[in-house]
Amino acid sequence: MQSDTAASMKIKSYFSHSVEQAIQEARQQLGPEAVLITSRRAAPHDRHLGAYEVVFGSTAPAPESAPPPQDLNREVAALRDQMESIKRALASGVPAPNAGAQPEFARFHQQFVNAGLDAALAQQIIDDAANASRDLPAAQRSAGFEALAAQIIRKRLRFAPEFASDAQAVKRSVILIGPPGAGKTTTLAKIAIRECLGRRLSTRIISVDPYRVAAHERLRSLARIMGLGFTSVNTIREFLEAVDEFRGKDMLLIDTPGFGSNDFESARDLAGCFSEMSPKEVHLVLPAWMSQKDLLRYIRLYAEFRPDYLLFTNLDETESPAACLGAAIESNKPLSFFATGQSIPEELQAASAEPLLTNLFGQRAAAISAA
Ligand SMILES: Nc1nc2c(ncn2[C@@H]2O[C@H](COP(=O)(O)OP(=O)(O)O)[C@@H](O)[C@H]2O)c(=O)[nH]1
Ligand SMILES: [Mg+2]
Repeated sequence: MQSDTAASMKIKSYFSHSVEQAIQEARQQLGPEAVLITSRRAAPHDRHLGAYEVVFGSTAPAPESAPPPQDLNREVAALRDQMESIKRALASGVPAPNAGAQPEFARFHQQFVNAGLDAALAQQIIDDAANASRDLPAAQRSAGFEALAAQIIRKRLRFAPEFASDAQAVKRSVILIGPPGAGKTTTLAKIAIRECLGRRLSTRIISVDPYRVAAHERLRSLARIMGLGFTSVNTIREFLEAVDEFRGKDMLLIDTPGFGSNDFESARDLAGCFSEMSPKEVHLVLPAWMSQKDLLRYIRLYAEFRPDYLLFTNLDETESPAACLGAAIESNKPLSFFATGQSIPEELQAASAEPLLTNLFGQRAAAISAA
């Protein structure tokens, strides 16, 4: 038998002709609290001690020594519980609840994470709200926490100015980018009708797709129905010519092909070409059902296009849009529109905080008033 000591945990190796025999010996000496760390065939230079080695760790003293005071036992048990919770948290990628945070708010962490918010951001919001709630009388602290958390979230969200307000210089190019199937073409048609036709702005739709000539057809027919001018281009050069030709318009609405992570190389020329244009605004279109991780991955992927805004679609297809909330806060990008269905042009609205708070506080979300 060999032994050595590491920090406060005692590590011991036991050797025997079988693993079972070695475990039995260890248990007799260290007591039932000892933890089996590993078992293996003994190294050649230890074979004379036994064919197998089992390694045990023990925080409690061996049973033959005097029993520790009750308080110490409790402390060790509490420490062990804490270690277990940290171990579980590390394994699941979820940070352990902040020991400093008040336990009455711990349930919100799980609730936020279940709603789709990244665990670290959930903890940040809870810590901030818990700190703010200290100023409240004790009896109101729990009830006030939700309103404070909602208020903290609202403060961290940013929004685009009204799309075609009188105060804003209207004349510009509006470019929709994003992964395939995100809803770019559908949303562009909604914007054209709601924001451009509705406000009598002179508008031209330009559809750029260097790869698929047939890709323009859906938008071409939508433009015909809307009674809007439409140009399709298949090369960067044609695109620049079209922009030049229609630069007298109030609004150029530009639809692009979707680039996924595997074919993003081909997006570079287009990104470079857009960066030369001014005035313009670039909306990164993303479906709300994506996880916060995937949303942030696409935000990073599309950084080359320098998007000004995030535009979330498919809000009707998710019960918990908290991932959008997390992606907006983490990327610090303002939000422009929310698309909430396939119907053109009805299912589009200016982005706002309330729809993203759905489910974060369960059924009571609607009751939380903007403090
Ligand atoms: N449920 C739902 N479907 C949408 C929404 N926006 C777009 N779609 C649908 O998603 C599909 C892909 O949309 P499309 O505009 O062609 O995506 P694109 O590839 O990004 O241009 C179409 O069937 C649209 O009708 C939305 O907000 N909610
Ligand atoms: Mg499209």
